[in-house]
Amino acid sequence: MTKLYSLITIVCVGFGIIMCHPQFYSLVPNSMKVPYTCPGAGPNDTFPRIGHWPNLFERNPFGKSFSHNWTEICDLDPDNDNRTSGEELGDPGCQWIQNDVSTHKYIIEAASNPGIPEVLIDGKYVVMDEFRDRACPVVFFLF
Ligand SMILES: [Ca+2]
Repeated sequence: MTKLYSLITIVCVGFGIIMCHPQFYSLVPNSMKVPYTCPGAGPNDTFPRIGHWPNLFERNPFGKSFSHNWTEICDLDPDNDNRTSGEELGDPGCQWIQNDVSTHKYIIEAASNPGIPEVLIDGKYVVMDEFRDRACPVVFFLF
């Protein structure tokens, strides 16, 4: 039985390490408050793992373009939906600096996901039709 628990522990820890990178969350503004933009999303639903498609291991365009330096990626539009990552994550002027709290006042609410192409419909960003199968699976991992 001990071997079974050890195996489960190893699998879970390994899976967790592969599936998420919590150390990166503090490197971009609003990383934990990215709205879930799939059809049927509630007003307070968020999109976890903004650098990945909600499948297993594949990084989305934002994850592929990621840099530890926000100022290098803020002005980019890796998901090609005509808005910069800064605009999507609530830093339209690219003024946010992680360790400078005086810059945090410039942050507004995140409107969409910088790694998933979205379009504005009736005042709300929604995943583009052609990406819904990939971005909005029936089941996905919440970490
Ligand atoms: Ca987007």
